[in-house]
Amino acid sequence: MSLAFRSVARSALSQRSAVMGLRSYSSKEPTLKERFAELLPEKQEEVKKLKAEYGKTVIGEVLLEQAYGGMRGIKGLVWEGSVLDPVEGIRFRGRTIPDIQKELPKAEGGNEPLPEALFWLLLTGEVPTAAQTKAFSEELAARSALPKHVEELIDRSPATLHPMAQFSIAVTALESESQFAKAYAKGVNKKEYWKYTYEDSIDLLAKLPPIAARIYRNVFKDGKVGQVDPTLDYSANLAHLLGYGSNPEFLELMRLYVSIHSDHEGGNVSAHTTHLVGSALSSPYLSLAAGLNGLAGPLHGRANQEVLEWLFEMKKEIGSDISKERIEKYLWDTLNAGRVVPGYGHAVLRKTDPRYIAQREFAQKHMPDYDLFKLVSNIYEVAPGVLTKHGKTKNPWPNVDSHSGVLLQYYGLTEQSFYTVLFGVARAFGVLPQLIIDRGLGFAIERPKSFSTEKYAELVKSLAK
Ligand code: HAX
Repeated sequence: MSLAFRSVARSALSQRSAVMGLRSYSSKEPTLKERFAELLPEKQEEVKKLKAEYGKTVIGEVLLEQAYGGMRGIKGLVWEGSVLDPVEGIRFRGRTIPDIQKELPKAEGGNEPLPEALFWLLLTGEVPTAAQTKAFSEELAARSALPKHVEELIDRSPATLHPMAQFSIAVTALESESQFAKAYAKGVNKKEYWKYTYEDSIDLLAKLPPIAARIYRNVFKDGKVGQVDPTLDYSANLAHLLGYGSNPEFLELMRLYVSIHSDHEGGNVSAHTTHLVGSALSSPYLSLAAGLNGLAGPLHGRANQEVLEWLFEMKKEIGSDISKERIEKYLWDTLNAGRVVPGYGHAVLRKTDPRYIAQREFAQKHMPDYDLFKLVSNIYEVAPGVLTKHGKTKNPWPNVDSHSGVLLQYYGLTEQSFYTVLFGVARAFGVLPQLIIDRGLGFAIERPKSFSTEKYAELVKSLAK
């Protein structure tokens, strides 16, 4: 990294800071962009060598049932930030959720990790210092202003349009700001792609809280949104803009929520879609918007909304009798009606999701007597047994979405159709680092092979001979 580049980057930030009336934060340590630039050549070399030495090594086999079964378990994606173990759950650059809770910088007086620091970790593999994290928080705050047309698009959306659809529209409309698209149109050298992808990704990340809050305040409140406060961390700003900034416990919840919902390796629908669309060199705005559309599906991110709706239906039906017997009956009613139990099951996990456990521990600490938490706890004791007896799901344990809504309800954010938007803000912290890495490593456009059923039938019959 040349010193000249470093000082240009810094002076651009301090100019922005001056424009925004910010206290200029000067850390002597490298910025995130500088650090990534320093690490990239080594990674490029590592990948080049690996491909040269082992490029023809067989890494797995594909069964016909996998082609028809959502490609479950087929190895074919590269994802640097996190890996999911079926039993242990997620590791972010080798670190479990308790590890990141311990190791990542925190807000003053807080216990939960700052998602800004997690973004840094996911992109570089390194834990940033407190000073680097603070500088990054400030940079995000400085880049958070929304273009007028995006504000207008959100304001003109009818309240009946699902918040996730509004979110996707707003992120798509940010395309007007894409430095990558402009640089590409000018014919920039492909070695430089990652720098523009980086700039777009950080701008995009910065603008998500004001977008999410504008949707929330328009649809559910008075339409008034506050200003981003440059002295606050990302999650505190998110909470503040939504209108819940005065409760320090809620700020902690947002830090935990955004951190644990960020990355879940590369094959889940939102991550894979963002990566796939990015592989066509669509900008980070268009790529993330595509990922958000996938997150909006009820089997994926929208499960957090479905869980609440299902819990409310259950409460209506069972009243105050939250005994395990009554819950068991309700679970069977759900299954016998041909519905899924939302918040349970997982394509990869085969144990209770550690993201569920982290949220359960938060609830045990902050709301042990909350009736909805008690209901969720009782369901946790009964549902795995019922789902096992039912005999279909490969994983009878709860996932992340089973618990998140209850925490938000407790603090008064009761509008469950908004919950997937919060998940989307968090998911950006996982998928944008990989987009930057994709461009840094010059990954190819994705294009797996497909066949018709007729052709597969021919293929398996000839292979079976
Ligand atoms: N309730 C009832 N049936 C379930 C079930 C559940 N919670 N989970 C799985 N099954 C059923 C499946 O529908 C499938 O039935 P069919 O054979 O009739 O199609 C069968 O069990 C086998 O499915 P599986 O292999 O165990 O699960 P998949 O990998 O196909 O799907 C899902 C994983 C998460 C989509 C699934 O478990 C599900 O629908 N869960 C409920 C919805 C949910 O909570 N989604 C959020 C998941 C986490 C996430 O992505 N968050 O964003």
